[in-house]
Amino acid sequence: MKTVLTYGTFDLLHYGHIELLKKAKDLADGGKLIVGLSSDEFNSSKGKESHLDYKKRKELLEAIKYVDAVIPESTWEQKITDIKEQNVDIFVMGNDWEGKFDELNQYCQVTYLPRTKSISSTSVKKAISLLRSIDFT
Ligand code: C2G
Repeated sequence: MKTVLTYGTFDLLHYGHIELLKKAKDLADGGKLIVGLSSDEFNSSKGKESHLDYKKRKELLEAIKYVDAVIPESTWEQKITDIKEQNVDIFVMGNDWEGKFDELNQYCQVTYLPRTKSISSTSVKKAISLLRSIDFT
C-alpha cells in the first residue's frame, strides 16, 4: 500500500488525464492517489488559462474512481511540504515533465509516466471553438 501524489491543471478532463490517473493509482498498490490541482491563480502563473474554474475541475476529478483526494496547488515550491505532510511514497508526473522534478527523489520515489499522445486540453479547446464557429441551423 503506497501513497501516490501527482499535480496538474486537469482542464477539460480527457482520456489522457484519466490514463495517467489510472496508472498513478495502480502504482499505489491498493493505497491512495492524491491530486494537487492547480488553482486558477497558479494556472495564470503557469501561463495557462483554464476553460473550467478550480471548483469545477475539482468536482470532475473527485468523480474519478482512481482519485482519493484533491488538494490545491498554489505554488511550485509546495511539493516538498505536500510530500512530507501526506507521507507520499511516489511522486508521479507525465513524461512531458521528465527530469524536471528529480530533486524530489530525496523525499520519495519520482516516476514519470508516458504521456498519452493525440490528446491535450489545448486540442479539446480548439475542437470546442471550431464547433462553436459552425452554423448547425
Ligand atoms: N497528461 C498525459 N497525457 C496527456 C495530457 C496530460 O499524461 N495527453 C498528463 C500530464 O503529463 C500531467 C497531467 O496529465 O502529468 C496533468 O496535465 P496538465 O493538466 O496539462 O498539467 P500541467 O499543466 O502539466 O501541470 O506542478 C506541476 C504542474 O501543475 C503540472
